[in-house]
Amino acid sequence: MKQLAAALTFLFGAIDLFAQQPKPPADHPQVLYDESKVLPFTLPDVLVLLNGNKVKDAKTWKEKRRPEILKLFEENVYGRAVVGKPKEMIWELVSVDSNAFDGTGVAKKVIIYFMGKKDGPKMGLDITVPKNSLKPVPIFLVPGWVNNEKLVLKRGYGLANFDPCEVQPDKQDSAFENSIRKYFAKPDQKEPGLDEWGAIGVWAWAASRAMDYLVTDHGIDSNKVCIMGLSRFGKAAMWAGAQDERFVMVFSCESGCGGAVIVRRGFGETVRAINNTFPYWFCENFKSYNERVNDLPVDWHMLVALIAPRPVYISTAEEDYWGDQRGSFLAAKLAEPVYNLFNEKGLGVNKMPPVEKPVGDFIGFHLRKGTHGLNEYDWEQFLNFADRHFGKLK
Ligand code: GTR
Repeated sequence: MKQLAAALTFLFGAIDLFAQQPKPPADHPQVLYDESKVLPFTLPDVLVLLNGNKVKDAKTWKEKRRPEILKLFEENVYGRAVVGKPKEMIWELVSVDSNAFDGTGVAKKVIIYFMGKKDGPKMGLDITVPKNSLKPVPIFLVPGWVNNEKLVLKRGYGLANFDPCEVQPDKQDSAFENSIRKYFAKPDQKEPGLDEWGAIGVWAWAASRAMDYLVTDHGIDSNKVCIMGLSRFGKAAMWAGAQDERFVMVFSCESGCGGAVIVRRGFGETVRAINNTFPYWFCENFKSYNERVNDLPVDWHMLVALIAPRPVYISTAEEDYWGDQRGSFLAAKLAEPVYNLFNEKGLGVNKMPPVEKPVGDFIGFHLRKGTHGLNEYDWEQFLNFADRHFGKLK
């Protein structure tokens, strides 16, 4: 353990040397925005099994450590999905528009009936592929907020989008009663169990159900389905990508605390703050760490690592202090040892790059100008990264 702490101090030291100091905005006095006040911490070692043995090869990672970490995130953070893919699930094509996005795409809407009946829980899925695509296209599944559709289509990618609030409204009031969690709960259950799914878990589950459909669609290359989410839906995209290995690439756009940030830093949004403002996002057990974040058996470099060896991209913005830009960089950087087990380079740099200088190999990262959000610059980098990994020339 001492060795790990020393190694991390060395690593952080090396990174700190080149750190960019975000300028703290004056209107958040009670929030930690001062890098020099981040307290020292020790992270759980992504490559040490709960029995203390070191993971030295990809096989042990896949068979032992990966399942262990998944379970830790399930039990302590996002909660356990109480159902998988219902065997009754069906879908129906309800509309086609062959002139979508100013004639650049063909759009269709599919409704997924989770329990095989129209009056049961359901979710719409909007799918657009570039017009005149001659072969099945790679696609980005985007839960929630999406934009720049024409750019994505122009680059030869499709887009699939659903509204996560159809399955789990994004509000505290009746968060359990009005969600599919209630539908799948025991008849007399009034609230989720301590380790049962919160909203992010439901949104991630819905992404996997969308995936169940996408892999059957002949217009889509089922080996090239990526997932991308912004902010709260970036958290859901990370959790979906971590669990469901059919997502061949995962993109987290400013997913912040609970998405792709080292939470032990306590910089910007903290575990306590997120649980207080959004008590329905995570499982009940997560709240027990509000005042003892150092006791968490995980941190978010481990969530990034669950995606290995698949390519993962983490983006942040210069003024997204609340989302802790450096905490995201560190989550990306510290997942690297797992990529190395697969002989992949991971991030490949030690220092946080300057604004709008994307870095990385199998782990990509950028810090763009401006505030929290998803814009054309982000999409351009995501598409470049996907092109590179799909072997398309750019
Ligand atoms: C904030 C929340 C963040 C982030 C953001 C968003 O209010 O504190 O964790 O998810 O919302 O979704 O835009």
